[in-house]
Amino acid sequence: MKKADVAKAILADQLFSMPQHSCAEAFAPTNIALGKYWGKRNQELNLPVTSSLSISLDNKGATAQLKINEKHRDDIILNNRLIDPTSSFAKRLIEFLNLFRENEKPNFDITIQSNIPIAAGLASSACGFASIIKALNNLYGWNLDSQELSILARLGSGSASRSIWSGFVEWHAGTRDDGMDSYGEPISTLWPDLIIGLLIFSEQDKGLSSRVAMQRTIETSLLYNSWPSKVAHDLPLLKQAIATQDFELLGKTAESNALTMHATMLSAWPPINYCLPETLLTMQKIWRLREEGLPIYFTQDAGPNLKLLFLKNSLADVRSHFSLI
Ligand code: 2P0
Repeated sequence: MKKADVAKAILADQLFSMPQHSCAEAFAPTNIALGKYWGKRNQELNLPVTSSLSISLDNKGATAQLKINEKHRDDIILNNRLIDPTSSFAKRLIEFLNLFRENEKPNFDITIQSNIPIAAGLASSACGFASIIKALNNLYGWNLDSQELSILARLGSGSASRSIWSGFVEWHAGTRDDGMDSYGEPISTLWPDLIIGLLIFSEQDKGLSSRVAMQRTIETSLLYNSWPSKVAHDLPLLKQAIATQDFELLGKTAESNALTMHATMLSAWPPINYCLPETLLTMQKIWRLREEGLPIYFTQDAGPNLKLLFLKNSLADVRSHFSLI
């Protein structure tokens, strides 16, 4: 099963139809996983080994604009900079667009404006591919539902399947080979007092993509064998914490899940360590503050930056200790 077969299965007669507009745009939020996606059961379709659960940052994400051009090439402008068409980012994006157009036509001017650091472990590919598939849906007038958009976004990047919605989202791993049961599902509970604070230590490219890192972990880390049971333990706790607004349960489950994911990476070969010295120092500071009574937890993705989890009534205290984005 190839990506193109999934596009055909979802779009049927609409695949390769004429665009309904000459220009369309869409926004998608970035998402932070509280229970992580780490490891694929199918690399072609980005099908995960386990389910995962995230929260979207409603005001942080990417806006994609697609405009049909007559230049016989695609131009990609990311945050006001023209992207080298031979870069891995451009190739991945164009390969994704080619799933939905015949003989690589029409060509597009693609503008992606993101208000989060790209490639700094803030799930920028997630909101990037989610905003592109939403913009394509608008441009072609496909009228796909969110579940179908989630499946198509996943073909670009696994975590993009969760960036279709705001709020809490569970991405079901699914069991089918074609991945038709592997999509995001929003959890309707709102938690307005829950805050995610971003601590940026580096906006540099992280060097090793999460795609490569997760594959190396699966292939070489003995500890990876315990990852599926860790997720099976954590996801029900996260859902229970959300349903009952139990912040301590949410925080400790998310933090432990992230640290376990990084432990599987440390035990890969060659070892993978995304932490900078500031990352470790800040973890120790968080643990100290928590011992002193400040209810604050963190999560970390495939980069050095940390995301703080706390409640609105701790905001002033947290701000006095950290400079948040
Ligand atoms: C997550 N990450 O759940 C995990 C935690 C990074 C660490 O999803 O290969 O860019 O495109 O499917 O989606 C980042 O992985 O990987 C990611 P691909 P993706 O947020």
